[in-house]
Amino acid sequence: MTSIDYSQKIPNNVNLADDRRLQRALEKWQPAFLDWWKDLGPEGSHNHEVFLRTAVDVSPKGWAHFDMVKMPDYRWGIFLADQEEDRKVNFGIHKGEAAWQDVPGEYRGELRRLIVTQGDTEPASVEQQRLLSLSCPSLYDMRGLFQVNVEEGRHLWAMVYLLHAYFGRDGREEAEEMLMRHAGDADKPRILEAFNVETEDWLSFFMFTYFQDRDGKFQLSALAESGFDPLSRTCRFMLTEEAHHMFIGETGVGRAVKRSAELAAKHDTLDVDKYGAIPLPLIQKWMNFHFSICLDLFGQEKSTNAANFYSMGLKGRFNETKIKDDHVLENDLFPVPEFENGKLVMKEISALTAINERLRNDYRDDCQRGVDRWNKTIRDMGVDFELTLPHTAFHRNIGTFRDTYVTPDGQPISKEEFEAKKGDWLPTEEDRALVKSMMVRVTEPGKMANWIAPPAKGIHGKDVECEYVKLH
Ligand code: BYC
Ligand code: FE
Ligand code: FE
Repeated sequence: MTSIDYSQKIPNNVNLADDRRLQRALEKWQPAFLDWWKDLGPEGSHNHEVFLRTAVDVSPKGWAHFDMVKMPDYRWGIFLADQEEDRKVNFGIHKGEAAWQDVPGEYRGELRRLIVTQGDTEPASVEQQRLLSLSCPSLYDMRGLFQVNVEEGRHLWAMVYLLHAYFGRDGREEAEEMLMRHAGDADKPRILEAFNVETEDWLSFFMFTYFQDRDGKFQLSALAESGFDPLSRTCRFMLTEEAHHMFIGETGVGRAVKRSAELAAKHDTLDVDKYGAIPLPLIQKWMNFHFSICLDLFGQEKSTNAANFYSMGLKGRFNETKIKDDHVLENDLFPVPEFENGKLVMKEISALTAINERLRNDYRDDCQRGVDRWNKTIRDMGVDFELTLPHTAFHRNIGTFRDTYVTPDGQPISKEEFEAKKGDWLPTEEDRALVKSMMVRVTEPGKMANWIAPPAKGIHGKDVECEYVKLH
C-alpha cells in the first residue's frame, strides 16, 4: 500500500483507480486547482525549475525524492500514511471501539467542519506568500519558499480528498469553496484570522513558518489522533512534511538573528539597520506579532466545541496516547487564565472544556525551544540582548484576552496606555518599510542578501552554492 502510483493523472496511494466515481470527481476538481495555482500561486514561478522533494513513498524512511522540477509540473497527489492494524478510538466516549473507516453519521457535521477549517488554511498560506519570490534573499531561500508552497498545495489535496471521498455532494461543494475564499479578500476571506494577513517580507515569512506552521503541527497532531481513521492517516503523513516547514522558519529567523548579532558585535550597537541588517529589537516586534496572532488560532480557552470534538473521538490532544490518564476526562480539571477585577488569575475548569487551552500551552512550550537557540546565537556573539515570547495575554483577539490591554510581560494597562506604547511592541509602518527596504532580490547562486547569514549547509547533501532554482 505504501508505494505511490505516478502513472495516474492524480498520483495516489489510495487505489483511486478502483473507485471510478471518486476518481472522476477529483479529476474534475484538478483543473480548478491548477487554475488557482496559476492565478494565486507563487508569482512569476511558472517557468522556473526548482530542486524539489516529491513524495514517492510514504514509509518513514526515504519517502522523499529530490529532483529539478518545473513548478507547474509538480505532481500534487493523495498520500495517506499506512493503515495501522487494529487501530482503536483512543479517547472520548467511544474509547476502545474500533477506529471508524467511514464517517460516523451522527458526527458528520462536526467532522466536516474540522476538515474544512484545516483545509482552508493550506491554500491560504500559498496566497499569503505569493509575492515573496520577487524579494528572495538567495536561491537557497527561494527554493525553500517553493517547497513549502507546493506542499501546502498538497495539504489542500489531502483535505479535498477526504471531502470528496467521505462527504458526498456537500463535500464536493466545500472543495470548490476552498478555491473561492481567498486570503485577505474583503468579501470571501479565509476562515481563520491569521490566514488573512499578508506576508509582506521574508522576516514575516520565516516567522510564519516558525510560528504558524507550528500551529499546523499541533492541530494536525490533534487530528492525527482522530477516531476517524482516514483523517488520522492523512494528518500523519502531512506531519512529516510540516517538520521541514518549521525547519525553514527556525533556521531563517536564526540566520537573520545571527547576521544582526554579528554586526551588533562588530559595531558595538544594536542599531544595525545602518549596516543593512534587521535590528534585534525589530525581530522581537515581529515575533510579538506572529506569536500572538498564532495563539488566537487555538480558539477560546473555554470551548464546548472543543469538548465535543474530544468526547466524540474526533480531535484529541497532542500526543494523546502517551498521556497517562483515562482519556475520557469527565472528572478532570485544567487551569485556564481569567481576568478578575482587572487582575489575571488561574481558574480550574473541566479538562474537556479546556482542550484548546491545553493545546495552546503545549504549543507555547514548543515555540520557546527555538527562541532559546536564537538567544544562544546572540550570547555566543557577545551581544547583550534577549528575545522573549510575549505573555499569552498580549495582543489577543480571541477568547478571554480579547478587548483587554496587556504589556508583553503580562501587566494589564489601559487602552490609552496600550495605544501609546503599541509602536514599541508591534511593527509600525516605518518598521515595515525599513525591513522591506532591505528585501533586495538576490539570485546569484551561493550569494545572500546582506541582512541574512548563509545557511549552515545546503539541501540534501548539495552545497549552499548550488543553483537551487533555474530562473526562466
Ligand atoms: N479565527 O469554541 P471556539 C495549518 C471561532 S494551521 C476566527 O474556541 P473551536 C497551516 C470558532 O470557529 C492549523 N474565528 O472554537 C499553517 C467558533 O465559531 P462558532 C489549522 C475563530 O471550534 C501554516 C467560535 O470562534 N488547523 O495547518 O473550539 C501554513 C468559538 O470558538 C478563531 C486547525 O485550526 C480564529 N482564530 O476552535 C499552512 C484545525 N478561533 O462556532 C497551514 C481545525 C475560534 O461560534 N480547527 N473562532 O461559529 C479547529 O480545530 C477549531 O475550529 C479551532 C477553533 C481550533 C480553529
Ligand atoms: Fe500544511
Ligand atoms: Fe506547513
